[in-house]
Amino acid sequence: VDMENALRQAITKQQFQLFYQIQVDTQGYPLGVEALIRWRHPSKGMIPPSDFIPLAEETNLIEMIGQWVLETACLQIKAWADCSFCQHLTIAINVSAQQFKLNNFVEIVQKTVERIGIDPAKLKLELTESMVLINVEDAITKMKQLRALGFYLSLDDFGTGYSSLSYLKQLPFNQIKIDRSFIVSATFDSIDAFLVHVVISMGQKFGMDVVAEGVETQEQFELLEILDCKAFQGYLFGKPMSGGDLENLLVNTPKSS
Ligand code: G
Ligand code: G
Ligand code: MN
Ligand code: NA
Repeated sequence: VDMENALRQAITKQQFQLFYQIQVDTQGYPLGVEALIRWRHPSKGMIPPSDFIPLAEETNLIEMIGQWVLETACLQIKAWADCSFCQHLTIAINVSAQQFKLNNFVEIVQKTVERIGIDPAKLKLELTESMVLINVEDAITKMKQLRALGFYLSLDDFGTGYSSLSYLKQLPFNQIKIDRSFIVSATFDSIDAFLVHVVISMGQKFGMDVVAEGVETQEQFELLEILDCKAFQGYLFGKPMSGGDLENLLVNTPKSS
């Protein structure tokens, strides 16, 4: 209950912060970032989302937090519009099942983006297989509406859930994010390397971009390039960092031409 109350007050006390982790192309040029929330707790210090998102979901506080994340990401996109080395970047946000299942989810996202005044194509919404499978019909309807409005949809943590290929074919995702667990094992398990290759080929066939998550070593990066992966995210390129740190990093990184 203490934790719940603290969480309830965290927004008004401005204790949340978005960290950003870059996603790069084969040349190492930044394509965009994933926004990852942090809670700067007055006494406990920096709390990672794994320690408070589950509680936020149980208590429905996730709706409020999700709205804060959405607005903060949109405001960041808007702020970057005037910055020559940031203006091309997309921001991906993690959507929780509770937000996605709201009847007015599409309207909420659309209204927020419209009010702040950014290009919806700059905002990527990360959904997971499990939240889409709760109600596939409803998910498809919402996803089609979001696509029609110009939003970009990513399938997060791909490979860890239970979705079948027949669902994937029907779901209008722009992008598949291959879960870190496959990237970790691909360099020493040839079956996992093959699975990564299959996902990349499937993405190409379906016209979906594919991002490898959790790339930590040069060896993983080189293998992924051989497997024809075109986009990468992981500690090898950058850990999640504050907006200020990210801007400093980008000033010193050449842009893709
Ligand atoms: O870096 P990391 O510890 O930041 O993130 C851990 C988990 O928390 C990931 O599964 C990520 O999807 C989730 N997460 C991070 N930020 C958010 C957020 O803004 N909203 C939701 N719903 N989940 C988030
Ligand atoms: O939303 P998702 O569940 O994909 O969240 C991404 C999580 O993976 C975050 O907790 C983020 O901090 C973490 N992460 C990102 N890159 C790496 C990496 O290279 N190695 C490890 N171990 N974790 C990573
Ligand atoms: Mn994610
Ligand atoms: Na993931």
